[in-house]
Amino acid sequence: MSFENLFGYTATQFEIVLGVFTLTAAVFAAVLVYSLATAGSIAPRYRLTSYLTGVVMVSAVIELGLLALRWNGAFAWDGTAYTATGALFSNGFRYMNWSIDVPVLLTQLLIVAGITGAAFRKRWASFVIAGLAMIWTGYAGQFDEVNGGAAFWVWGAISTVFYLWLLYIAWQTIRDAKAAAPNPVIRRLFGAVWILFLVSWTIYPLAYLMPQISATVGGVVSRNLIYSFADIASKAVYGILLAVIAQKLSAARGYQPAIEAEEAFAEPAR
Ligand code: RET
Repeated sequence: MSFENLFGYTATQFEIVLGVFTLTAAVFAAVLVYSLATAGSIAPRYRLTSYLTGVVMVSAVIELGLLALRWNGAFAWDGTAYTATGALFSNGFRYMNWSIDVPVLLTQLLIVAGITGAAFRKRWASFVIAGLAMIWTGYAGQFDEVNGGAAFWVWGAISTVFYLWLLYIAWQTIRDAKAAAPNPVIRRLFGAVWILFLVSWTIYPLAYLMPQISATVGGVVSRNLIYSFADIASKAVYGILLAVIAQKLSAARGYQPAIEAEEAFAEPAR
């Protein structure tokens, strides 16, 4: 059971959580439109990243929308506070969403990094195995988050091993992408991808630990704000950043629609 169900909430606390879920879903819907609308200015070789952002956004809009409904159904206003209705709220749904989004986000990285052929297949397989093993072992552990017993810690530790493996492959991939970058701007942008990746992904294990750090109403509200922050950073901002890099790589390779799209931001010719 998720520790959200242990508490009652003031109107403010309840609304902040519901509001952040709604905002997050709305951000994903907006980025869905952005990524489909800008796909045409990216060379075919990199364009799949835009459509994959679309896949991530659709799955995340559905997940956040359903989470908002679950939150709304799990607590009801009794005249003084929002108290449990008996219908349980569950963060387990997040793990199901990650099962789609994590492999897709990692595939996008390989595409924009320009990894091809046998190297692509090898890294893709490692990414998918490490990612799914990380999520599903963490899923097993989160059932024990209220007790914080052995299952919580052991599954969490196993999950962390897979996470470190995944991080290592991501680091290798970004290092290769930087080495192959056609100009310093693109090299710097890949550096930004690494920071964004490391920070936003590492927030998830912290959210996993939250019931042990602070088993309070404040802990619940902050965990859900933290999750949404991480979701927006690791899916939406990341998707946009990869699209920007893909467009710059396309322009550097002489792809005309990318060059024309870049002109909109160029200094006017004198
Ligand atoms: C778990 C369990 C505890 C240990 C670790 C975890 C890592 C989770 C991560 C999730 C990333 C999710 C993303 C979703 C985007 O859609 C499973 C919480 C290390 C890194 C990026």
